[in-house]
Parts: sequence; structure tokens; C-alpha cells
Amino acid sequence: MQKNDIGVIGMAVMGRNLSLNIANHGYHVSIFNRTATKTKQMIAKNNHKNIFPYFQIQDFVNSLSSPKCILLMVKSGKPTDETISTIIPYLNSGDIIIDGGNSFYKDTIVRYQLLLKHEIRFIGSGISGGEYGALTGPAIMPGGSKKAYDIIFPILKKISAKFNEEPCVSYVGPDGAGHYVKMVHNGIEYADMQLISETYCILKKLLNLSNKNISKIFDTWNQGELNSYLIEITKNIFTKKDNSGEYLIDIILDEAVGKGTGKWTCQEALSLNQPLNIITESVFARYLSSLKSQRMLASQILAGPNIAPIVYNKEDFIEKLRQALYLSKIIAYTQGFAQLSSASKKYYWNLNCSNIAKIFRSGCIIQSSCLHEIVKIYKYDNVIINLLLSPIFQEIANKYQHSLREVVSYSIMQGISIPAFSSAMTYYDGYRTEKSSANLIQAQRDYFGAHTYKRYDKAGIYHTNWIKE
Ligand code: NBP
Repeated sequence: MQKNDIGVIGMAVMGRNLSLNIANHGYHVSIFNRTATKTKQMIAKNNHKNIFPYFQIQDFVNSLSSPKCILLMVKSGKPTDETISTIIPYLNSGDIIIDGGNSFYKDTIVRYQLLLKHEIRFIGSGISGGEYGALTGPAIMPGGSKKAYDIIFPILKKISAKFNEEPCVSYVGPDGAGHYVKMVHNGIEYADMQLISETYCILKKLLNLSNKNISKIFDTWNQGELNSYLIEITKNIFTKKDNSGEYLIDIILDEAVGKGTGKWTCQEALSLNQPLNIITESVFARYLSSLKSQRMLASQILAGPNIAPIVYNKEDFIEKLRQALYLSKIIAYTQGFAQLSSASKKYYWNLNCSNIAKIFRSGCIIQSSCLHEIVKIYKYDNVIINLLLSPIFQEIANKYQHSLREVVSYSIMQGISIPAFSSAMTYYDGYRTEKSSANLIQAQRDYFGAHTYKRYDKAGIYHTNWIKE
């Protein structure tokens, strides 16, 4: 009996489209879903000659050639553990499980260890690109067993997105590294989206622009250094009308939700002592947006300025806004990559940030032109302490910081909430401050808690009795 090359478990949006992608590249794919109707629907809709449905887990696993390779595309957390438990009894030493869901990296580390005991090779892989990317070419961030990666690489290479014919997939690092990189990718995505939505707010409220004009501005920006997938889709969003003829963007409720990967990134930043403030503010901004009824009440009670729209030199301000957005975006990526470097040291992952930036260049949600610069910067110096210190970004920062300052000050004076822009500015100024105010914090800590402090004028650790003269 003919055996298939790979099995996919989970026939929701990602698993379905990845199965089709793999099958389109000539591989024979076994598919399985906990609820059989989904598998039947998949087959009814896509009767692909290379896809073979199974309705019993044992038949599904037995349909695969050795070493058996099974890609899990199920909900992260308990469903992933339950699925792994159901297939373990049918797997042999050397078989491979790839978890392509958005699993928390610490869960991936636990699963890696568990499967090691069963001599099953495990890959925890971030997969980005959504429904379309899964079908046409996602960005893939595999971590875990290098041996398993080498076996599965020919398939991953074929199904991944390509940038200048280079596949957007490479081995990231051991145990949880792949899912960690995907988590930070998602964190950066949160920041990118928040910055763009604040830009929209400014264009709409401070410049009084129509949806059509906002779309044109994003279109123009997409031709230059801001070129990215998110700017591209944003441009399209502003022209979409619903059946009633109204612009859809004006009907969509302003309550943003998320699935938790942004929150994980921030929690990790806290545990690594990393100043990840743009991503964190972006997560908080979603939480604030969800307090819709409170915001409606507060809008009637709490005072603020009446917005005075910009009437003169609109073009100048729009250019400043573009520069502010680009610099803030660079700072968000800087913070995300600094976190990757810090995690790499802590977990001994030896992450190659240039290769990671290469994976992000196509197929994924944060694909953007600035990644080409990041690839170059890390290729030249994989241990650079902060991307803003690289000659390329240094020059942009020095040129654009005035614009960011002006956009932030003006928006604040007009009462427009811009958490991501203002935290980009604050980080920038904090990072370039030689002498900060933290000396006072140290003095206070020593005053009330005898926590000690260091001095400029001499080495050592000191404590002062602040009360006694
Ligand atoms: P979902 O995240 O919505 O998960 C649905 C799938 O999980 C279905 O196949 C469902 O089977 C299965 N499942 C559940 Br729920 N509980 C299960 C259990 N206890 N045992 C076995 N299977 C179970 O699907 P998705 O949006 O396609 O995403 C799949 C993975 O990829 C997730 O981890 C997601 O975070 C990640 N991801 C999603 C995207 C995206 O754009 N959607 C992008 C990148 C990564 P059922 O049909 O029997 O309920």
C-alpha cells in the first residue's frame, strides 16, 4: 500500500490551507480532524488528488511513510497536548511531530522533553501568514530537533514564502526557540498595527481627511521606505464598502481583541528586564479599547481640548507623520530584536538574528522593507546591542526624531491618544540620555529600604543613614 509523505492534524483555516499548499507541491498528504465533518467538508470543497482523508487516528498515522511526519495545526494549549497524547501510541522511534500552532514556548520545551523520552523528534514551529500565506507560502520559524528539521526541510522549503527565490524558512534554534521567535514576531505585529492605527487617527482627526484620501496616502507611503504588508492591506481597507455602500471601516466597532501572543511577549520582556515599551503599550491599547462602555461614559465627563484640525501646510505635516511612523516602527523592531538577543543569551539558543529577519521578509504579517536593513545590520554584527546604534538606523533616527517629536507633541496637545508613538519617543529620549533621573530613585530606595546605591565618584556599594544628620 502506498504511504503518504506527511500528515496534517487540524482542518481549521490553517491546517486546511497548509495541506493544500503541501499537496500542490506534489506531496501526498494524509489529513485528520477531531470532528470528522470538517475533514469531509475539506474534501468536498477541495478534491485534491494528493490529499487523503482519515477518520480514525490509527489509520491516519499508519498511512504515513517512515519516519512518520505529522504537522499539528490545532488550537494551542490543551488541544495540542491532547492531540499529541492520542498519536504517541502509534508512533515509533525517530518519527517526527511538528507543532505549527501558536504554542507558548515554555509548553514547547516541556513537550520536547516529553517526546524525547518516547524517542520522538519534535519541532515547535511558528508559522505566519494567515489563511492566504498558509496556502501560497507562509514564513516558517522551526525550532527543536535539528535532525527532524533536516528531514522535513525539503517540504518546508517548497511550501514556504520566497524572497528573491530564497525560502523564508530556516532552523531557528533548540527546544522552544521557534515558538519564541513567533511570539516576538506577533508582538512586533501588535506594535506595527497600533502605530498604523494611531497614524489613521491623526490623519482623520487632525487633518480631517476622507477614507479615500487616507487610502491614497498609505498607497504613496507603500511605494517608499514604509513599504510593508500591513501598509498595503491598510490602504485597501479604507476603500472597502459594505453592501449598504458605507465604508466598512466606519462601521467596525473600535474594540480590539487578541489571542494572547502579544501579552506573552510583554510578560517575557518583564522577566528578561527588557524595555519593550511600544509592544507593551500596544497590548494595553487593545485592553483600553475594549473598555468601550467606560470610554463612552468618560467622553461625556472628562475634559480635553477641542481638536483644532490642521489647515495649513497639510502636506508638510503628512510627511512628518510618515517620518514619525517609520522611526517608531524601527524602534519597535529594535525592541523586539533586543528581546530575541536577550532570550538567546538566557536560554543558550544562539539565535541568528540576520536569518530570523530573513524569514520575516516574505509571507508573514510583519514583512516590510525595514527588514532588509535589519538583515544587513545583523549579518555584519550579530551581537549589536541595539539596532538604533547601527549606522543605517542611526542616520534615520537623527533625521526623523524632530518629526516624531512634533507629531507626538501636537497630538497630545490636541487630546489624541497616541500610546505607541509617545512610547517610541520616550524610549528614544530615554535611551539617548546620558544622565537620567534614576539617581533619585536609587536615593529613595536607599532612604526607605536601605537598598544601597553606587556612586559616580568612587567604586563600591553604599548606604546612607538619611534621617540622622
Ligand atoms: P483554531 O486555532 O481555531 O483551532 C481549531 C482546530 O483545533 C480544529 O481543527 C479543532 O478541531 C482543533 N481542536 C480543538 Br479547538 N480542540 C481540540 C482537541 N482537544 N483535540 C484535537 N483537536 C482540537 O485553528 P486555526 O485558526 O487554523 O489555527 C491553528 C493553529 O495555528 C493555532 O494554534 C493558531 O494559533 C495557529 N495560527 C493561526 C493563524 C490564523 O491566522 N488563524 C495564523 C498563524 C498561526 P475540531 O474541528 O474538532 O474542533
